[in-house]
Amino acid sequence: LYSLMSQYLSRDVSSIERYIVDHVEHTLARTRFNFDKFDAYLATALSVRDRLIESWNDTQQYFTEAGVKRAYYLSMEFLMGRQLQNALINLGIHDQYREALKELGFELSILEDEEPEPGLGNGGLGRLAACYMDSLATLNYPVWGYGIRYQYGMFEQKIKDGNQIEIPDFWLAKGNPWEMQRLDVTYPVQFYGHVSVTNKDGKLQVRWEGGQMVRAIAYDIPIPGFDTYNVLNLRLWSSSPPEEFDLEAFNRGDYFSSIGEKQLAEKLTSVLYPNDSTEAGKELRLKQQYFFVSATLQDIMRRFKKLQLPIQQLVNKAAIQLNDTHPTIAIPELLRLLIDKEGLGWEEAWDWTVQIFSYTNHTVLPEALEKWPVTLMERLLPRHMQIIYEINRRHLEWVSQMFPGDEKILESVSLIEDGFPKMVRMASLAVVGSHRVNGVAALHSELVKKQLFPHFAVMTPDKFLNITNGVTPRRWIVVANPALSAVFTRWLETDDWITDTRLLNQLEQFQKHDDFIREIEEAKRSNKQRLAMRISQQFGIQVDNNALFDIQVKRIHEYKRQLLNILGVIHRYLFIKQLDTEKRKYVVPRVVVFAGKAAASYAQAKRIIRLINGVSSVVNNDPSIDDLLKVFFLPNYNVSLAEDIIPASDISQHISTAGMEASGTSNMKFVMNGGLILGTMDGANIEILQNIGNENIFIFGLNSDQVLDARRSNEEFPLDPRLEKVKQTIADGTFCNQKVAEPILSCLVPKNDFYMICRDFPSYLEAQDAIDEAFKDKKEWTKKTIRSMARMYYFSSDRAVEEYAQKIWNIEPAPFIPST
Ligand code: 26R
Repeated sequence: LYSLMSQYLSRDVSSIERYIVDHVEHTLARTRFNFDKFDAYLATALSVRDRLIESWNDTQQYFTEAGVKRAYYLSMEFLMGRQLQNALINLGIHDQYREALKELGFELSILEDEEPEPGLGNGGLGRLAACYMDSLATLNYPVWGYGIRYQYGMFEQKIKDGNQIEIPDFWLAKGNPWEMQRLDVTYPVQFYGHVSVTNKDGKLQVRWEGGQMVRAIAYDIPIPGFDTYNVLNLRLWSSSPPEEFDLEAFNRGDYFSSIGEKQLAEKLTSVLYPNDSTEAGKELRLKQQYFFVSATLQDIMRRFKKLQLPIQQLVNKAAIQLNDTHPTIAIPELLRLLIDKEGLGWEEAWDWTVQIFSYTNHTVLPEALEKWPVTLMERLLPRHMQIIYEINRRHLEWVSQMFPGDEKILESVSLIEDGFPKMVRMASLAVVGSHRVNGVAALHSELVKKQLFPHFAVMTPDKFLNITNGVTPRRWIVVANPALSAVFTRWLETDDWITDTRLLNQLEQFQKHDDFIREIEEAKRSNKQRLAMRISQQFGIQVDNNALFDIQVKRIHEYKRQLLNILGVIHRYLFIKQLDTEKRKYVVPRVVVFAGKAAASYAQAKRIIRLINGVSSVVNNDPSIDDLLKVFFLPNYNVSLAEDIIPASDISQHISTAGMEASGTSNMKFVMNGGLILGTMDGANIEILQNIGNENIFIFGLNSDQVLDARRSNEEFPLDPRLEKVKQTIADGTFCNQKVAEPILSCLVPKNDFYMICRDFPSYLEAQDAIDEAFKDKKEWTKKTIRSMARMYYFSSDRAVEEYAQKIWNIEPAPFIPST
C-alpha cells in the first residue's frame, strides 16, 4: 500500500505535527497556542506544499536530463477544485495528517472545508483539464499544463427571491498556499503596433514594432500523482505592467496616467470569461488568449533552447494540445517565432508547426465556435493577421487543386468568413494547423466530421479521431466517496483499483453476496444522509433517505434541458395531487435536486432557474402531497459541491437534445458512484450504455438523426395532453409571474420546439415511470448499480490520457525513481 511514497516521505505523526507548527510560527507568524481554523488550514497546506516542491524539482530536473519529449496542455480553464485532501490522498499521507491534526486539536475534514474553491473554469472543459492533469501525473507522463491565473474565477451564485445573482469570486483574498510565484520567470507580451519590412543584405526582415507591452509572470502549481514520486507542473500566467512601463509619461511628470497604464496591464488576467455567446468578440478575451499563448510559447522555446539542439529537433521534444479553439492563436504565433525570429523559411516552419499542434473540439454548437473580426485582429495582432492570410492563401490553393472550380467548397473551407464584418474562423485555423483533431465522444467525433468540417474530413481523413473523455477515479471515487472506496478495497482485497480501474470488473461477481449488497447500500445511504444534512441546513426541510434521489447538476443551458426536467416535476406534482390515499401508497417518494449556474447574460437560462425555484417553493410547502415530492435548487454549484452531490444520487439526468452535448463527464462520475442514468442517446451516454448494458440505464427520446429530421421537416404534431396541463398551470401564474412564464411557454409549441422538449416529453415520462417501477425492487436496483460500477473502467481519465499520449503526442512515461 502506497509502497513507493512511504519510502521517501517521512510519515510519522510527530514530525508532521512539527512541520505544521513550524509554519504556524514562522510562515504565518502566530504562536503555537493561538491560531484559528484558517491558520491551521494554511499551515497544513504549506507543509504539504513543501513536500511537493522537493518531488517537483526532482521530477522536472529528471525530465530535462533525460531529454524526454514533453507535451503541453494549453487551456484557458483549469477547474482544479480544492487541493488539500486530494494532495494528501495522492501522497498516501491522509491518515497521518488526520492524526497529527487531532493531536493539535483540529479535525482535518473541517480544515479541508476552509480551502477556498479555485474556480478557474466554466464547467466540463475546465474540469476535464483538471482530471487529465491528475492522470498524467499518476501515469508519469512528462506534461505541463499552461493557463491563466484569473484573480476572479467563476462567479459565486446566490439565489434571491428565486433569481440568480452573481457575486464576484475574489478567491485569492486570503492568499493561495498552492502556488509558487516565479518572479524569475517573466516574459514580455506585445499588442497593437505595426509591421515593418526592411531589406537586410537582400533578405527581407519583418518586424513587429510599437504598441503596448505587458509582462507575464509565472505562477506554478504542483500536481501530485497518486502513488508515484512524480509531480507535474501547472503554470498559470498573471499579467503585470512591464518593468519599464511608460517611463516617458512618468518623466513628463504625468504620474497619474502612467499609473493608469499600469492598471490596464493588470486588468488583463483579472476575470474568467463565462461561456456565453453574447460575450463573443470581446477584445479583452482575445487579449487574454494571446497573452497566455505568447508567454507559453516563449517558455516552451526557452526550455527547448536549454537543450542546445538544432531547431529542427523541436518536433521531437514538444507536442502542444489546444483545449478547444481558445489557444488557437498559438499556431500563427509559433510560425511567427520560427520565421521572424529563427529565420526559417515558410515551408519548413509550417511543416513543423502542423506536426507540433493538435486540437480537441468540445462543442458543435454554432454559437460557441469562436470567430474574431478581421479588423480587430489586424489592430491587435497585425503580424498574426498577415500570417493567417498567408496560411489561408496556401490552404485555398491546395483545396482548389483538389476541387478545381468549386467556389462553394472554397468559401466553406476558407479561414476567413466573407461577410460584414469579415471574420477569422478559429476552429478552421485549428484544423488546418494541426496534425490531429479529436472529438470527445464517439458520436461527437462523427458529428465533428460530418457537421462541422465535412470538407476537411474528406481532404484529410486521417487527421480526425475520437478520444472519449474520462474522469479521474482519485477525485471522483476516492476523495468524493470514501465510504464506497472502503467497500471496494475490502472486497477486492487491494486498493490497486485506484490506478487500475479494470480491477473494478471483479466486483460484478459479488452481486450474489447479500453482505456485499448490504455494504453497497449502506455506503449509498450514508452519502444520501450527508446530502440530506446539507439540504436541511439550507432549507430547513428534512428529507427521507429512502426517497429516490433524482439529480441534475450542470451549467444551465437550453440544450441541456433542465426545462424538460422541471416540466416533468410539475406533471408529477399534479399527478400526485389528484391521487386518493390508497393509490398514494404506490408512489415512490422523490427528492429532486437541481444545481448549476447560468451565464450572467443568458436571460432564458435565468428564467428557467426562476421557474425551478417557483416550483420548489410551491411543492415543498404543499402539505397535501404527503411529502411524496420535494424539489431543491442548491445554489453555487462547483467542484466541492459536486463531490457531495454525486455520491448521493439514485438517478441523475443527462437529457440533452440528442447531438448537442459533446460528451458530458458527470454522467461517468454518477455511474462510478453507484447512480443510474436517465439520459438521451447523446454524447458519452451512448458509450456508457454500450459498456454497462441497456438494462442498467434509462434511455428515452429522439436520437441525433431523428432530431435533424424533425428540424428539417418541421411537421405539426399534437401536444401531449399532460404537457398541455403542465403549461396551463405555469400560465396560471402558479410558480412565477408572466414575465418569466411567457418566454418559456412560447418555446413549448411544436413550431418553436428547437430543443425537442415537446417531442420528447411523452417518452421522458415513460422513462420516469420505468425508474419508479425499478426502484421498488431495492435489491434488484442495487444489483444494477453494482454491474454498472463494475463496467465503468473504460471511463477513467487514465485510459483517455494514454490515448492522447500514444495516438497524438507520441510521448512515453518517465517515472523518476529517487535513490534512497
Ligand atoms: C467561446 C467561449 C466563450 C466558450 C464557449 C464554450 C468558452 C467555453 C465553452 C465551454 C465548452 C467548450 C465546454 O465546456 N464544452 C464541454 O466540454 C466537455 C469536456 O469535453 C464536454 O464533456 C461537454 O459535453 C461540453 O459541453
